[in-house]
Amino acid sequence: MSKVQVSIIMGSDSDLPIMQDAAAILEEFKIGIEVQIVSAHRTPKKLFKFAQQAHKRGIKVIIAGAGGAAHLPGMVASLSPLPVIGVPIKSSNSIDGWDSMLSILQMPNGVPVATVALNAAKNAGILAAQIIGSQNIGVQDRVIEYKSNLEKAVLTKDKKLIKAGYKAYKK
Ligand code: RP5
Repeated sequence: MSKVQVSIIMGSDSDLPIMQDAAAILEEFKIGIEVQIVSAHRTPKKLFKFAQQAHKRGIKVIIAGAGGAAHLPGMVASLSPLPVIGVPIKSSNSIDGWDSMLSILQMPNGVPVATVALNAAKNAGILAAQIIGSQNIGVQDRVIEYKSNLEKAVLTKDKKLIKAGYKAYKK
């Protein structure tokens, strides 16, 4: 088992169907993770303890997902020296997702949260891997391979589209 380097936290277990994408891609990159529920509103004492201690436990990056009045990523960023990646989630108490998005995105100067697109937990995982990879050549090699596979997949589709023509093309 590799040591835990990325902590994936979310405001509620209802966020897990989205946040599990971050866990899956980080496991693919062979990066040690932990997954927890930390709620800014329902477990504020846990939030403080978690955010003040994560770097002392060897965590390098925190991915925090929340929806609606999504205060979790920003509050964790206010208390932790670690990079925090925020995942806005369109959740049961979201109006349309913009509420989650803007709650996480519009941080004041001095307290950044790297915000990914709505529900884009997979991208949060990839960004965390890129941060870890800047100090770990094995992880960086896996990120390079991942990107090269993305390129190959698109070029294969392009060939198929050019050959079939846009009317006959089937995904
Ligand atoms: C937020 O409220 C959570 O991050 C979740 O997205 C949303 C709804 O939570 P539940 O009522 O489903 O537990 O704090």
